[in-house]
Amino acid sequence: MQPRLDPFTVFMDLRTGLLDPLPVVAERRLGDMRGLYAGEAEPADQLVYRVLSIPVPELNSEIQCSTTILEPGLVGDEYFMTKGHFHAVRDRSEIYIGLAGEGRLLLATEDGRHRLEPLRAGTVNYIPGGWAHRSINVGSDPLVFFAAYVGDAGHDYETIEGRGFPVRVVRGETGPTVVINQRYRR
Ligand code: M6P
Ligand code: ZN
Repeated sequence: MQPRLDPFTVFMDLRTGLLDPLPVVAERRLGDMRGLYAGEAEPADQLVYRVLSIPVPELNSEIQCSTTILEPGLVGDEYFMTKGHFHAVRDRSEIYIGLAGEGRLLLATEDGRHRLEPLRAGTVNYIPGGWAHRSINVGSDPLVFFAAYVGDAGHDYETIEGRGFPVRVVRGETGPTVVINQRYRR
């Protein structure tokens, strides 16, 4: 076969997740996340996270890679988190490698099962196909992780925007606490 791409190397700062050369950066602010938190997601311009993606074609022959830098913070008592998504091609899998900070990886199936996994420096999370995934910063420093996933997976945000995750992670008296999401619809 004729190779589609030439090899390349990107340098990553393993503590901050920053990539050099700096690839495509997507920013998510509270205003982009209306309806996902139980409380009012304000101020709208508050930065919640950045995703630094290494651009490769969205084909199942490729591997998409990105770092996510998720700021610490709260909306009411709910920790800052990513939007969360199923893969548009449902059976596509993904791995996360934790680099810094203290987080949780919340996963859910379409039939309403959920799991909460640790996400911190040194964790390698395997996200099988069919599990929606959202990362949550429960610490006081940025949560940084590297993600790699099948190139044609795509992001289905609508399903999570419509039904939510079965649980939320909130700041309780003794630390991060899992509570039922009252707005969850299966
Ligand atoms: C990880 C990967 C990306 C994802 C990002 C932010 O880097 O899973 O595919 O875009 O986290 O999560 P979300 O897309 O749910 O906002
Ligand atoms: Zn994903």
